[in-house]
Amino acid sequence: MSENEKDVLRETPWRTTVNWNNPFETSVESQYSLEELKDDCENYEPLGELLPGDVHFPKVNILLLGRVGSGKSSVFNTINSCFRGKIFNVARSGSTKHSLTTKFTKYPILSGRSTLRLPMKFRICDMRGLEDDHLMSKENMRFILEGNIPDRYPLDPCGHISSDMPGFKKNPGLDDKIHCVAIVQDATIVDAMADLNPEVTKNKKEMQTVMNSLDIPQVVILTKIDSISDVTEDDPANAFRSQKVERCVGKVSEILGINRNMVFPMMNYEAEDQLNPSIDIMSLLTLKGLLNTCDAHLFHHYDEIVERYTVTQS
Ligand SMILES: Nc1nc2c(ncn2[C@@H]2O[C@H](COP(=O)(O)OP(=O)(O)OP(=O)(O)O)[C@@H](O)[C@H]2O)c(=O)[nH]1
Ligand SMILES: [Mg+2]
Repeated sequence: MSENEKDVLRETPWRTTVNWNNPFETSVESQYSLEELKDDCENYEPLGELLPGDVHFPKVNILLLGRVGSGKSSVFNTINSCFRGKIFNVARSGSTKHSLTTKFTKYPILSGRSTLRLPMKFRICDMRGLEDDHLMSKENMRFILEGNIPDRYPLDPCGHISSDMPGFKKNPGLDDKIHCVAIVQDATIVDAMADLNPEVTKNKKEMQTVMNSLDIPQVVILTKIDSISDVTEDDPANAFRSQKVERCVGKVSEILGINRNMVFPMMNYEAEDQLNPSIDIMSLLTLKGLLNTCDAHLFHHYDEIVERYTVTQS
């Protein structure tokens, strides 16, 4: 299907997600409802029931990595908005030639439940976007993944970072590290990705090698699906029945070598001035996928977690 061809709605979804006819309904079988998804994320405990009762791992860290303007800050704003119950843009987002985000920021998200406005057990780390003349060096990627970089540090992906700089964490704990990387990919440029941004695409692949060497799992967040699929733009509930979105998920999975079930389509709040339950659901499905992936990574560190994160009763 080419860019200009009309999108076609499949009769059955290409991924089973929620009961889109009634997203508020309690789920059946493998389908979720909006409230269940929200509850799951709000009650998320790293490794959950796999850990003994007296072991608590404080939080997981998810890194958003991608080209300038791919929608990283908007992903954070959209997820945050779901829990705030209104459009709530904390991170600056917009279109500029160079990255609008300049600081490496570890954003907490407060639970939306009225009795419990505490930070949930995950943080979303936003950073400057990759550009031809601001590609990420392997050394800097390692510093970020290993948890050496302080929150709100003005990080240039290719700049020199000295371990003597103020705030540099020389001995980060497992809870300072990155537990999952989400490669944020603009759906509108997937077809032309290798030609439009050969250096950025190559750089992403190099960074994946660094992540693999540290056993850090990767997923893809496919943003701006409303711009490739008119049926999704008209009604975001159509995303998982859109042939164009399905095809784009397949293509990006092939290019980045990441399984299709690890590619999460998302439509960020951009033009909307009010929340839309279907956009919220898509964002929460993404977040749930990210948290599962963090758990899969933490499982490799099970013994260390039990040893270091046991809460002793006094
Ligand atoms: N239509 C549409 N626009 C989006 C979507 N996500 C992001 N945008 C727009 O894309 C532009 C870039 O978004 P940002 O969130 O600032 O992207 P970024 O990756 O953080 O960019 P830098 O920080 O500059 O690297 C903004 O104008 C957003 O409103 C989406 O899902 N759909
Ligand atoms: Mg940004």
